[in-house]
Amino acid sequence: MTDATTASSYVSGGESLAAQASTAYNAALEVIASVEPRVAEATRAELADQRSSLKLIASENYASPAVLLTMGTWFSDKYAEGTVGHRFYAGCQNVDTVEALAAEHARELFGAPYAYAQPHSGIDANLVAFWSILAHRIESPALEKLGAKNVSELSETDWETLRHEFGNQRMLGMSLDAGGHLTHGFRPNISGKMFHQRSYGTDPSTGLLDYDRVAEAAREFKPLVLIAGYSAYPRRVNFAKMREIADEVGATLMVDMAHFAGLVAGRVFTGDEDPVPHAHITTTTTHKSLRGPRGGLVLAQEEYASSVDRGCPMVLGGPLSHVMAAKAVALAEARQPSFATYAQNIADNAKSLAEGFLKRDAKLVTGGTDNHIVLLDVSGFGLTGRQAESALLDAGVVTNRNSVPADPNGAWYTSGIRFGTPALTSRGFGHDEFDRVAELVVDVLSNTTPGTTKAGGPSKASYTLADGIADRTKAASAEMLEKYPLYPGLDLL
Ligand code: DSN
Repeated sequence: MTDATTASSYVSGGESLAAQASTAYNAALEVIASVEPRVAEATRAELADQRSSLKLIASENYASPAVLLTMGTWFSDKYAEGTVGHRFYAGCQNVDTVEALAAEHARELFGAPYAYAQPHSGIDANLVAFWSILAHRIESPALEKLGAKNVSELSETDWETLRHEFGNQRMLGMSLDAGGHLTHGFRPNISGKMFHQRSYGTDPSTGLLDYDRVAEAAREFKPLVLIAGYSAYPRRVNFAKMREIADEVGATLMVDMAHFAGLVAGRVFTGDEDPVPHAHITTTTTHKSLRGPRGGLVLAQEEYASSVDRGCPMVLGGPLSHVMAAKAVALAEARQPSFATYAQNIADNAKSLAEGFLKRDAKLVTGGTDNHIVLLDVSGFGLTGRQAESALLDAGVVTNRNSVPADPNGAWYTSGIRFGTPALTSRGFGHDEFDRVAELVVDVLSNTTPGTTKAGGPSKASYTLADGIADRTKAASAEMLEKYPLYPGLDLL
C-alpha cells in the first residue's frame, strides 16, 4: 500500500510503481488503438488536459492508478444482480469477493452498521435510499397488516391502496439555490415527482442554515423523509440537530454526503458533523472528495439494511462489478492514515482560497467556508456565472457556474462560481498555491467585460476577456502545475 496523501505520493509511492503504471497504460493504449485509434487519442488528450489545467470543480478529483486500473478488467463482463451470496446468475463467486470487500471497507471506514456498494452513481444511491425508506416505512407495515408476504399476494384493491400510499409521501430537503441537490426534491427531478416536496433554504442575511426554520418547516409539513446534505453549500452541517428534527416529526433522516464523504472518511467532520451515526440512511458518491471510482454507495442503520439490499434489481440494473472492485481499492486507500492528512488539507486549502478571495474584495456566499467548497458571487464583477465560467475556462481555470441563494439569474446563467479544493489538493497544492489561484481568478474576472445582445441590451452569456489575460494566467498556472505534477513518473509514449 502506498502513501495516499497526494497524487504525487500515491502514484510515485516508489518510482517502480510509476514505471509499472506507465507500462500498463502504454500497453492498454496500444491495444485500444488497434481497434479504434481515435479513442486512444482522446484518452491521451484527456490526461494532457487534466495535467495542464487548474481543476477546481468541487465534485472532481484524481483517482489513483490502482483505482483506475482496477476498472479496466473482465469484471465488466459479469452479470451479478442480487446480493453477495444471493445472486440471480451463476458464477458470481469472484464478484462476491470484491463486493464484500467494498462493503467491509466502507463499514469500517465510516463506522456504519451496513454498506451497499452497488449504486452506479450518487443519483442511483439516492433512488435506492428513497425506495428503501418507502419499502421499510410504508410497504412492510402495510403487508404485515394485510397478512401478506409480498405485493404479489395482494388483492387488486389492496394493491391500489398501497400504490396510492407509496406515491403520496412527503420529502423535505434543502433547496437547489441554497446548495441542495436536484435529487433532494427539486420539482423537475424525479424526487420532486415521487414525493410531495417542500424545501428549506438558508438565512437570507447570512446564507447559513437556520435549524429553527428547518424544524418549523418539518413540524408544519410532516415529511416522511428529511434530507440533509448539499452540493454547493460551503459550510458544515450539524447532523445531530437534523436528527432531532427528524425524530420530533417521525421522519427518516437521509443524509447525502456525496460531496464531503472524504472529509467524513478523513475524520475532519466528527461528532455532530459526522452524518453516519445520526442518519438512518447515508448516501454518497465514491469519486468526489473520497477520490475513488465514479460510483455510489449507501450506508444504513440495520433496520434499513434488508430493503437497501433489494436495491438491485428493484431500482438498479446489474451492478458494475469492475467499479465495485475499484471501490474496494479506493476505500482501502481511504483507510490509510495519510488519507486523514489529505482530508484535512482539503479543508485547510479551502480556507486559504476563501481568504485569498476575501482579501481581494470578492464576495463569498456565507462569507467563507469550512468545508471543501468556496462559492463566489460574481455579480460584483458585473458578470453572470455563465460569463465568468467561460472566461475562466479560456484562461485554463476549470470551474462550474452555480446558483447563489435567491439567484436573480436562475439556474442556467446563475450568479455564482463554485470552487472546490479536493483535486488540486491531491496534486499537492497548499496555502500559497490556493492564494495564488484566488489572485489569478480575480485577475481574470476583473478583466472580463459582459457583452451585449444583438438588440443592444446586456447579454448574460457573451463576454470579452481582455487581450493577454488568458496567456498570462495559463503561464502562471503552468508554473504551479509543473511543481505539483499529476501522476509523476507516468509517462505515455
Ligand atoms: N454533479 C455533482 C456536482 O457537481 O456536485 C452533483 O451531482
